[in-house]
Amino acid sequence: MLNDSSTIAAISTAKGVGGIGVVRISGNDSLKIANKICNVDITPRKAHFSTFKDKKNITLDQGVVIYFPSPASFTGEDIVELQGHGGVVVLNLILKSCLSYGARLAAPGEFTKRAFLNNKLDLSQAESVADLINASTEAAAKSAINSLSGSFSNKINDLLNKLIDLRVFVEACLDFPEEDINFIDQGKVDKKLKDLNINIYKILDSAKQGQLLRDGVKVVLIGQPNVGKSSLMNQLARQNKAIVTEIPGTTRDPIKSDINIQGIPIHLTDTAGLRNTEDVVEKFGIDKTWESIEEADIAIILADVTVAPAKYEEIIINQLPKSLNKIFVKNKIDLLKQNSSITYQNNEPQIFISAMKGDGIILVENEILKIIGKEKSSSNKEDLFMARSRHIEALEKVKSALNNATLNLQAPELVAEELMIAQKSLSKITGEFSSDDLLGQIFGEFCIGK
Ligand SMILES: Nc1nc2c(ncn2[C@@H]2O[C@H](COP(=O)(O)OP(=O)(O)OP(=O)(O)O)[C@@H](O)[C@H]2O)c(=O)[nH]1
Ligand SMILES: [Mg+2]
Repeated sequence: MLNDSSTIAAISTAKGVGGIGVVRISGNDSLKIANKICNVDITPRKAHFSTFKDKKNITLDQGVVIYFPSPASFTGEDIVELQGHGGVVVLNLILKSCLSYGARLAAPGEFTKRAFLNNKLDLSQAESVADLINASTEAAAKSAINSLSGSFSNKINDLLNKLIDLRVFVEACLDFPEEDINFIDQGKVDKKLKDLNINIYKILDSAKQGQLLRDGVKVVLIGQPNVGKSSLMNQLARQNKAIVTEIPGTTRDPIKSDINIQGIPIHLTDTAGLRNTEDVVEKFGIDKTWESIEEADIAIILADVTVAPAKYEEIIINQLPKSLNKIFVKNKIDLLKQNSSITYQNNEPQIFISAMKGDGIILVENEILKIIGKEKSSSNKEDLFMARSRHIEALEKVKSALNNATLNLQAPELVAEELMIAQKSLSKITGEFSSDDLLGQIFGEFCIGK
């Protein structure tokens, strides 16, 4: 795949009906193929009006053809764009015509993969192309474009250069042992390691926020039947997603809704109320509630403020995973004529709300943000970048290697070894040391035509 010189083609615009649709061809034969399909003299970087024909010389469509010669193109190869009318059938006919003249159908993400292989983008920038396309909130899109324009890669490369400098110094000391009497002091290795550590903490903080923007947070609403879970779901989603009735056991299947709080995507799940029941259908619903709990990052545990806590509630709470973040919410305060409020018990928040009246919803939203660290994060919204779990894993590895190096300052060989591990992990982010498997996985997630 690395040296694949075939010419590829795909419909690059979204499937469906639109004013314009684009078929893109990339590779050595792009111009040759376009010359067969079009009836104009195609000059680089000029928009030409042309008919598009098939092999039997039948006119399929008319539109604009543009030729971007290598290397100044998205993929770095010769690219031709055929811009026709945006109908599924007509675009497929144009694509077929390209294939009949020798192009191969592009695999998902293959254009971007070629851009990466031709050094047009590094790996984290290529990933942010997919993230930008898939961004579900404005904040996510902004951070993806930041990454695409290189803000993440620049930070990583900056850190990488500092790391390499230090590594060269330490390795040199190993090669000339007679001069290493006090290598730590001379090179101020300790201070440099500390600086690197501070840098890595900052990048990790931003990367974690970036990952949140990309992947969002899973929040599950649980509690006994009839406490107002579906009512709260509807308030948070600002639309009637779930059926609300006074009959306990109304919700059966988990109901999902994707919302965003201050630009953070939140994947909400409303669930069947937890109780001992003989109703077979309800039992299935309750099993699904437990499945949703297992997947969740945060559980909102709802109870009716007018009802004394039942023993069963305690049993539920004790069964929840210890690592699950919990927000306790007492609902229906309107019945007690109280206002919304928040208190903390053993560091666990308890919020008093009225889901019916929409009172206290903002307290719940703020608590979610607080748990995910949005409030205390030091990173500025403007310099957020998209990050994925593989980036976070790599950065965590760098952090622990730097810590190990600091702990082993008396043994230069170990410091050198740890710095090498740190350098390798960091390079994986921009793709210098990435395996074919990883590339296949990353580009496989793209849509065809990108
Ligand atoms: N007074 C008052 N009634 C509420 C409030 N929230 C919900 N209710 C009522 O409580 C009943 C149950 O509400 P739901 O939102 O369906 O409760 P649920 O927890 O989803 O119930 P199940 O799906 O059966 O588990 C309905 O009659 C709601 O109108 C509230 O804040 N105040
Ligand atoms: Mg319900």
